[in-house]
Amino acid sequence: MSAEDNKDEKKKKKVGFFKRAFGFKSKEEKLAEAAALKAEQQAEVDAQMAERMAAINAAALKAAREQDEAHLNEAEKARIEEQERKQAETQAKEDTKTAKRLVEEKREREETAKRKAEEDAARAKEEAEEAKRLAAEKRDREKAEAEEITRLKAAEEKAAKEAAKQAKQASEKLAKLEKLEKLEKEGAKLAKAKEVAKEIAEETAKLRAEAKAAKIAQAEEAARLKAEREQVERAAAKRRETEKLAAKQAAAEKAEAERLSAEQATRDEAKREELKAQLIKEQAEREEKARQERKVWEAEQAELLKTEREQGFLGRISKGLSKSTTQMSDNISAVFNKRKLDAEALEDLEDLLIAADFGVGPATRTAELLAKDRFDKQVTDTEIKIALADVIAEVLTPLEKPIILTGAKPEIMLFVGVNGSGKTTTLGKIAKRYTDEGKKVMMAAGDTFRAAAVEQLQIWGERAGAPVVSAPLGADASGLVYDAISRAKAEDVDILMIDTAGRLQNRTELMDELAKIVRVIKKQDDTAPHHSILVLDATVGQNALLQTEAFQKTAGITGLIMTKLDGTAKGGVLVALADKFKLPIHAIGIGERIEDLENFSAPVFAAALSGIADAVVDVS
Ligand SMILES: Nc1nc2c(ncn2[C@@H]2O[C@H](COP(=O)(O)OP(=O)(O)OP(=O)(O)O)[C@@H](O)[C@H]2O)c(=O)[nH]1
Ligand SMILES: [Mg+2]
Repeated sequence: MSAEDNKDEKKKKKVGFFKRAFGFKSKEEKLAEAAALKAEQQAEVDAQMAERMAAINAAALKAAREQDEAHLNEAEKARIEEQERKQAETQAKEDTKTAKRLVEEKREREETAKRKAEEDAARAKEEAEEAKRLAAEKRDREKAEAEEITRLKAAEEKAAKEAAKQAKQASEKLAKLEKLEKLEKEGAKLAKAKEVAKEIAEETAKLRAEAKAAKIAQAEEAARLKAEREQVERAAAKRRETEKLAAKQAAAEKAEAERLSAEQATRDEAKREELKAQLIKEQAEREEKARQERKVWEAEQAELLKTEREQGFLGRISKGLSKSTTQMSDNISAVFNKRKLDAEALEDLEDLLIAADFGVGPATRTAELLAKDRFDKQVTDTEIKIALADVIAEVLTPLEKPIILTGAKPEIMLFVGVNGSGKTTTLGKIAKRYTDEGKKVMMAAGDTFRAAAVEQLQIWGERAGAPVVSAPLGADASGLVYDAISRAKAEDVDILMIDTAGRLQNRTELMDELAKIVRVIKKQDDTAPHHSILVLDATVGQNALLQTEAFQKTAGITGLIMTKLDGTAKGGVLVALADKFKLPIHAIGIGERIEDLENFSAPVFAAALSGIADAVVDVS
């Protein structure tokens, strides 16, 4: 007997027991027992639900763990590398600044030293010239003084000679006179002789007087000359003394200046050393600060990683899908809490699911699935949600396909969709993943239509580290695409991602332009585009079905990416889309950040969208 049969048998036994018991009990007791029976039945239903939840849980967790590990590791690694790169950049900038400052300071010091040396040399030259000039002056002065002294000496000598000559003349005259006097004394007889003698006497007296006067004058002149010479000699001696003193003073001043300059140099050197020490200290402090900041950042990152791990992939998707989930969950809870699943209730459920954009097929299938086991029985909202998750997973699982590279070179990916659906953002997010894997990616700004579209793509190009090929605003988009493919081929690019302008599916001329782009791509490589990805905005709800139909016709869509699932209550439309077009679903966008793109996982999406993710997480 199987376990299921066993349960049924037990149930029958219990029911039999309760039926027998009812005949002997009071009304209250019977009601109490009926309630106990119901509770027991409910417990069994809950046990069955738990089993199914566990199955979903297993699938969800497997996918979650695989994606979580890969994605978080990659994202984390990229984040850490980015942070390290930024820190290294900042450090390098700091180092360059410091090195520049040190070089600048060294240059300033050298310039100051050079200037000082030049000034010293100029001063030394000036001093040497001044000394030469003074020496020449001194020489001239001394020569003039010597000449003056010589001249004065010569004058003295001449005066002495003159005096001697005159004295001699006077003494000769005196001798002559004495001879004449003697002649007179000896009795010269002639009066004439007397007269002559008288004349001679007068002459002699005159001569004597003259001689005396001359002698006096000569003595005076000699004395004057001597005094003058002595004065000149004294002045010279005094000047020599003054010069000696001045030289002494200058030497002392020079020594003092040298001492001061040496002191200043010592002080400057000390200041330089102090500055150097200060710079080294500041550098060490900066490094320490950066180390501390990095430690804090690492701790934060570890914490973040831990939280993200704990929260898990399923948690993140649930958070992203919370609007869709909450609304639908609330509706189901409001309508179905412990309600009997009759035809009317099933109709209500179908209406509710159709209103939540799930599409008629999936809505009907969910109702059928529930009716199969639970028709005319009471159902809880959790049972409904689990049945819904089953149907969602059933529809979506075959379409859960990440982008698989074909190996073409370049692999050409075309991103199409209506205005603002998230083409550029999604292209950027995917490009970053590929460049992180080491692939050579190039972007083509095929949106030549909207102002600032090129700049927007360029920002993503910078983030992803991929070059962007662009053309001026208004240029022919297919021409740009043609050039981009040629360039990608020439530069050995692995993946060329082509962004296109947003276009509403009912604008024929714009859809024709897209068809032309596809034709031009095929001219360069008839197997391309290898991926023609339709980016759909989940917030448009049912309109996504019309968009998919139109773009599939024009651009041969190979896969879907649905964005903005984080901002809408219309996530159910993905189920309707999948049910109708059966196109591969590559990824879903659940936010604007680079990491807010997740590979699509049907069980995870089913659990998150149907609102049983919390239960699944709890079970784990
Ligand atoms: N919340 C949320 N916002 C998104 C998501 N994907 C894209 N966006 C935002 O949607 C807006 C439009 O995105 P784009 O990437 O410029 O869309 P587009 O399709 O390139 O737009 P056009 O080139 O004008 O046709 C931007 O503000 C994006 O940040 C997503 O998954 N979630
Ligand atoms: Mg765009």
